Amino acid sequence: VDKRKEVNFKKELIPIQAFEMMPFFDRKTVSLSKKLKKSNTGIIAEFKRKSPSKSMINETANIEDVALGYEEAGASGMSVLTDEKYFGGTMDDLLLARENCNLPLLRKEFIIDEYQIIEAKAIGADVILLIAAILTRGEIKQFSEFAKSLNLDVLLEVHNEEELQKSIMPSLDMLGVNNRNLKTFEVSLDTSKTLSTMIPDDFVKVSESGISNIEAIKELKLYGYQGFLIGENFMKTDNPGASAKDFIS
Ligand code: IGP
Repeated sequence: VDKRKEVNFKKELIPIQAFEMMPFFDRKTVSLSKKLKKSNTGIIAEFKRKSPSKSMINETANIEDVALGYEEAGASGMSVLTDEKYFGGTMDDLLLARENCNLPLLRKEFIIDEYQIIEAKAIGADVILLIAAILTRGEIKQFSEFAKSLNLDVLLEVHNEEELQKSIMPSLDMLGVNNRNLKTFEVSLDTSKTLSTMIPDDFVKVSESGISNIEAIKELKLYGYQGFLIGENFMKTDNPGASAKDFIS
């Protein structure tokens, strides 16, 4: 960071100092990938108000209560959508989650610019998501190396073998297989099972989407998965924190 005085965003140069004044820029991050390697629940519980596949999931849940609830439930990490258009999330949601729990936080966002990575750090995230389907190999390299320079963990998301092959590089910490087909919204855990053998052992494997019972997790563990990203199954209830607790215990 010291070497970069400015970040290019929409052709404007924004001084790094502007971000350093944001509340959590200097916070020491917690590594989710390291946590997942040690024995724990592996559950990354997500805060998601709505989605393109289900429209409204939960209109009333309060992020502060949910963050506390997920932590109490024994989740290994929390994922917070900050995309407003499709998922009804905001950056304030992530800030509030940071203020209310100590879990490693994943900023769930469509990252297409370094600016969003600095922003993630400044609002208290520990992990960023990079989506192979919308990035070139060059961008994945640039963004993941930049995130590492800020001590953020990187979760790279893939849907198929082609995306996986184009993305593998040492600056990634976790490889996430999304079980939801983005075109049809269909969910199948077979996607995780099939791709598992192609993921080198040096990456923590995360299975994402459509996980709704503990049997699925037991099965995915046999395929080497150590992280399980779960949103809807918790968020569709009145008390997502309590649902996570029931699920985990
Ligand atoms: C959670 P589910 O089916 O448990 O609600 O899925 C998470 O995997 C999903 O929200 C997700 C996502 C994404 C959202 C996975 N990758 C990329 C937005 C962008």
